[in-house]
Amino acid sequence: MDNTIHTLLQAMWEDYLELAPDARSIHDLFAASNNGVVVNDHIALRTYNLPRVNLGVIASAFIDYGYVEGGDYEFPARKLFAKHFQHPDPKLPKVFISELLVEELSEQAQKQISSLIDQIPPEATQSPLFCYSGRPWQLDTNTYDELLAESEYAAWVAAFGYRANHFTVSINHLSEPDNITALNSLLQKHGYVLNDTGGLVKGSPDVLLEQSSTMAKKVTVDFTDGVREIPGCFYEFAKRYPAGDGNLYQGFVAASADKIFTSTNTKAE
Ligand code: OOG
Ligand code: NI
Repeated sequence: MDNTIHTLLQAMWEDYLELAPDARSIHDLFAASNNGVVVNDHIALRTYNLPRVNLGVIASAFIDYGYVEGGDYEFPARKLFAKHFQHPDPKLPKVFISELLVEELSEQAQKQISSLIDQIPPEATQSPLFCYSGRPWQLDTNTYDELLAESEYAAWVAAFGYRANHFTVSINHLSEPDNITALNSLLQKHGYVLNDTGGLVKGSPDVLLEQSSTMAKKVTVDFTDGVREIPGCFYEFAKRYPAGDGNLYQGFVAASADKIFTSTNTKAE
């Protein structure tokens, strides 16, 4: 396998498709009316802020491929911190990486998360493949449920580990549909379920970014004591507007991102 960012992103896309049952058909729907081309605005990864796996560790593979930090974002109510990374080659997707502030959870949850991290083989996190290696630990349904009671995000990372939790279609690069409202209606007409936390459209031209997303469909996950159907990965859609310098805004909007996180929720928020 050649060792390029393109190969890494392709491998992450294939891994993601397994956990986002809607993504292939949505991709193909847009590809059909856009000469087969669907451009990714960004991908996103999640982690815990413990030293072996924190945001910086997950970012390192991307930094090695030339990505640089573009901005940081705080989500105090979700106990999350995030940064986005972008590449000098504007055709490459941005990478949004968040981390859970584990020290803000209960002692019990902190212990449970530490014992997941302790199961990761010593050298595993050094590999550029770690960022889509999936779940490097065993998990039982009881631990999952206890984490879920405190944080949907904590439970999602425990169940799915390291991989893109979403890819994002760049609406700017679609000739059709060319606006987010038409795109959302088209998806709903085809029966896809969209995230409606705070309304279908997050953001506005005023904040230079509009976003919407599907709700993650349930997928089968193995636990040490059985299997469960739980929400996996989702697909996002983003339209960017020109910033003061005339170029499209390249950042994220914390108030909108806050509502995109609910796309993997097991319960309504
Ligand atoms: C990330 C949510 C935020 C965006 O584009 O603002 C986000 C996540 O769900 O991990 O993707
Ligand atoms: Ni996103």
